[in-house]
Amino acid sequence: MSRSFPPVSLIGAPTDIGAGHLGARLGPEALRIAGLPQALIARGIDVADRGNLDGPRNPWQPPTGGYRHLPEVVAWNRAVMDAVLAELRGGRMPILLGGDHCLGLGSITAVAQHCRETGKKLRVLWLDAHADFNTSDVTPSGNIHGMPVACLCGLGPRELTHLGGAAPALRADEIRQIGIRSVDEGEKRLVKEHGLDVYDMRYIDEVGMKRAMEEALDGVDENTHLHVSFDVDFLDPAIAPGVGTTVPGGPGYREAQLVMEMIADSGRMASLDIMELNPVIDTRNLTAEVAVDLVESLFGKSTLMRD
Ligand code: EXY
Ligand code: MN
Ligand code: MN
Ligand code: MN
Repeated sequence: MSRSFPPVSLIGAPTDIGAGHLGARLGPEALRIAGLPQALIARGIDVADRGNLDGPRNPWQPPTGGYRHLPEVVAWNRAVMDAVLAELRGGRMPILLGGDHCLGLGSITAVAQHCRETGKKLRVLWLDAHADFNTSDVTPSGNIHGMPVACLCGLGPRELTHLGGAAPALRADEIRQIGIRSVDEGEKRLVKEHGLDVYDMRYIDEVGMKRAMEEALDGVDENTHLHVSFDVDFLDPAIAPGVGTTVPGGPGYREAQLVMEMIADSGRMASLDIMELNPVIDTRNLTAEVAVDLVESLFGKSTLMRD
């Protein structure tokens, strides 16, 4: 049976305000140049490219009080939250084109709000090499792209934890982290304390990606809003060199395709972030092209033989 998808809206967020490298601000254009809109249209999807959001420039300052660029991060996340929520309320599927992963906070805060409004259950799949669960006390860098999951779970500065009004935006049992292989010492303690469900690379090596994904998707049903937050550094650097925070030992091409295919098979993906792509350190536009290829699978391209 072939699947139909809701109309999609592409939202560019051209900033590296939460990152430790400059360049993720070019991510949205790199994804467009790699053919993302056309690839979705070719799959029969109604695509509206909303262009790029606007926000403060990156002042490239050191951290103050444990956070780098906090006021600017707040401004960008507000813009993302408003844009994502508007698309969801309009019955469309937002695809956020990052931009660094601090913006996952605004995106998921909007999704959580939409779930409250519609009575849907929320499941977030956080595909990442990192847990992104640092706080100002334990962060080794002050870079807020290492903190969005903690903020969503209510740990962090009030401006971020209360972005959508109430906190926490997300319960720890609503998120599954997949592909994790770089977690800082203090961060590790917090992840354990908060009981996050982490499918790290060691676990994936032991049980295989198929079983890990079955477990991560367990309980997803027709009343679930599935949000996928795809940090491109989830992928092994051999296939995705164009990110600022590469970590060896990630999923290769086939394993990543399986992840996307299994998400597509669930039929429940209702919003997506594509984050951390940094064309400045890419090999031509290779990483954006891989990301587009994987997004096509998220929209069912590789499941043709099973229709
Ligand atoms: N854990 C490190 C930090 O907090 O500085 C690195 C974080 C990288 C976050 C990336 C994009 O997912
Ligand atoms: Mn909806
Ligand atoms: Mn991340
Ligand atoms: Mn990461």
